Amino acid sequence: MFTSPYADVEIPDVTIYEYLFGRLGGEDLDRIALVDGTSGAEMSYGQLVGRIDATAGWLASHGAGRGTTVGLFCPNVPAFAVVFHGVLRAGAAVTTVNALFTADEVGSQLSDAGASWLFTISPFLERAEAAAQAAGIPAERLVVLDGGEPAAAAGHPSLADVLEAALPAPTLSVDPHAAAVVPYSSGTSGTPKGVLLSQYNLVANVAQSRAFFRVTSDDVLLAVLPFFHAYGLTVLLNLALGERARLVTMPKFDLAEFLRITQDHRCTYLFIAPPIAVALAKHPLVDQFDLSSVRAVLSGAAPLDGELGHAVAKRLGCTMLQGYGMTELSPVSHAIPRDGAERVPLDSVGYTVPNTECKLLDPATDEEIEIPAEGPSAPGQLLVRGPQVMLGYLNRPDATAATIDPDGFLRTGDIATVTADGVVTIVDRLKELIKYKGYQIAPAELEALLLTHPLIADAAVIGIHADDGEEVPKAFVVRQAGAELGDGDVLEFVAGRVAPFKRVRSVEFVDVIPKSASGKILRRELRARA
Ligand code: AYL
Repeated sequence: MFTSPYADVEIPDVTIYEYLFGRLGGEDLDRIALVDGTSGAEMSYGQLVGRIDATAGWLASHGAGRGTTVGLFCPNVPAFAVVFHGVLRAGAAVTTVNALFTADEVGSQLSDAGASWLFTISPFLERAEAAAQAAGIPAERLVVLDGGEPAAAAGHPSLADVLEAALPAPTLSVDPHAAAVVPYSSGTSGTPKGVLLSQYNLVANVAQSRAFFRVTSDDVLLAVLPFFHAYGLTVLLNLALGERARLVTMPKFDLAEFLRITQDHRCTYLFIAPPIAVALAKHPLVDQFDLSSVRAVLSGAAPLDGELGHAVAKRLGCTMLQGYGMTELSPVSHAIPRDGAERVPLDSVGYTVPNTECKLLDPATDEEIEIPAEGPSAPGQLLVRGPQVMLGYLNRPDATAATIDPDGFLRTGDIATVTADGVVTIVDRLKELIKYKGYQIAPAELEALLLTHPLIADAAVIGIHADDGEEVPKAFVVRQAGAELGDGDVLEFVAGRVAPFKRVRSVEFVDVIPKSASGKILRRELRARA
């Protein structure tokens, strides 16, 4: 077992609202919390909290509270923070939905999570309405944040309606240990599942990662990583709000716009995933902007190549950091600390965050691996225990039991090494998960979809590395006897039914999918073949 080399931090037993805004006052009320990077519209901390309270009051007056789950299907805009915290303040739970999802994918998540409300923006209305219908959510419970005439005519309230009602936040006691946020993740196997995070999990993870990332009230953060994902939610949104920093939101990534916003808003801290690091290191466009305000860049959600990280640091003249974790860990368990970053290799994920214990298990035997006095340990599956570990998966006791052991250690499905001074390096992935640009793709989800094709007898999906280094899904397909089915048919079939980032990129027809005696797909054999 190994622990964080850092002293434990205090984790107050309070709601995330109390933790982040309980002591807000004085000059901070007028400080800018959020800026819409597209329109330039600003929201102060005082306005943010006022709107959160009004949203909570409005929801409560409409019967939403403890036991209610609200879907939030929205890209990064300042109002995301209002709805997210408003829902939790009302004692309800929020399930955050990927903005790239198809209507069917949104509908499935809302149904699985038991959501009875949905908040969205008008450009997403068509998908949101179809999803709400599939999940049995009536028009008056589908709130369109920027709703105009057409939304109102269809019976949808808008955020303006909510705020104009100006109802006080309900006085109720919310249990910080109850499930409050339900993002979806496939974890170490199978299809996406609702990850039950408590408000305490969120408070803990902000408290644990503060000292590592050292965001201050002087920082201006570029918020392009999605708030609906645990990285954007905890490390970017909540951490920054707690420090009274300024967040400049971008609803979707576009390199030129990313660079323009960084320059025009004098952003000091960029939160990215590795594909953006590639652009920052190599793209000629970067030279056309003044990025001198940038002091630190944090990459996470997928492995960062050390040389690439150094190239970014050199080109921007800033400190480069890397974070590691999992949605199931709220999400941070490891990171390179901003103070002393240069002492830690950039292809490592740094140290274990405070209040956290880890162990490495031999992947073949599950025996605990010894840590040598010199050099890195043998590779083993990383297990993590701490206050950031999820409560479990929604309605999936089997998957919960397979993921969290009886001692409370969560199996990450990642293979790591550790040195005696506690530097952890992720060296491989044991689990099925495919990571494309930091987004999760669950092979089991694509396999289940392929099996619904009438001409497909069997199928398996694995991740392969594309020419640009990204991991992409490749499908092995067994045709039905005598069926005529080409690559293009398979690619098109999947593309028509999933979010663009989940698309299968290559197909190989085979006679049989290799399986174990118990029927498990032998992915290693397929990987060897690919
Ligand atoms: P999920 N290096 C290698 N693999 C990583 C890394 C990394 N730095 N970060 C995440 N992964 C992989 O739930 C790993 O396989 O959360 C892990 O199990 O979408 C899986 O992605 C989890 O994927 C931050 C920033 C934590 C981000 C995160 C993790 C959010 C990803 C701390 O500072």
